[in-house]
Amino acid sequence: MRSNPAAIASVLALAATPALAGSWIESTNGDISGNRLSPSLLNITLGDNHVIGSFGSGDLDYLRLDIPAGLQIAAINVTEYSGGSVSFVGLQAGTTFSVSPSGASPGALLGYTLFGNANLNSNILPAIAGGSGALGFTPPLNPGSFTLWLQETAGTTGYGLNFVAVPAPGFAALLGLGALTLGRRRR
Ligand SMILES: [Ca+2]
Repeated sequence: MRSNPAAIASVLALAATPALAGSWIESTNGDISGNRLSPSLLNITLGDNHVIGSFGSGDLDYLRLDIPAGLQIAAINVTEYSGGSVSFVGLQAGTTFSVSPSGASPGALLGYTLFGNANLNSNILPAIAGGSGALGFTPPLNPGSFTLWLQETAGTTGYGLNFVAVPAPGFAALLGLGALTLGRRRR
């Protein structure tokens, strides 16, 4: 049997990148990666995708979001915040974060914002999209890979974010057609 270096490399890459679908709770699933070149992977699923963790005191969290075809992230709601005043979240397109915390300029980011207690139970996706000097985008976030840089420069701070995924408009129509077809078959 001939070995396939590319296949072996992809298997090794999968093994090195723990991936979860739907939620990442640090107390259960472990600390989110502090390595921007090897972020933790969250596979976005339809509905709520909860990330609950802590950062600060030197702990950075880098989280890759894979949004599958047919879904889009319509909102990023802050569900928990404790310990800090405001914290930073930056967003890039792609499977890694290309710039270091010390070398990052707004222009290297797709978007960013600060969030804290004032944002509890509210959607920070529009603020991220409108980060001053960043590349910017118009929400929602469409299918593809994106990476978040979550940082608190002060002491340990708890946070919770809910990435709310909804069907993309074309797929919603298809789902509706599917339901109609099923309904007709039942009659
Ligand atoms: Ca963490």
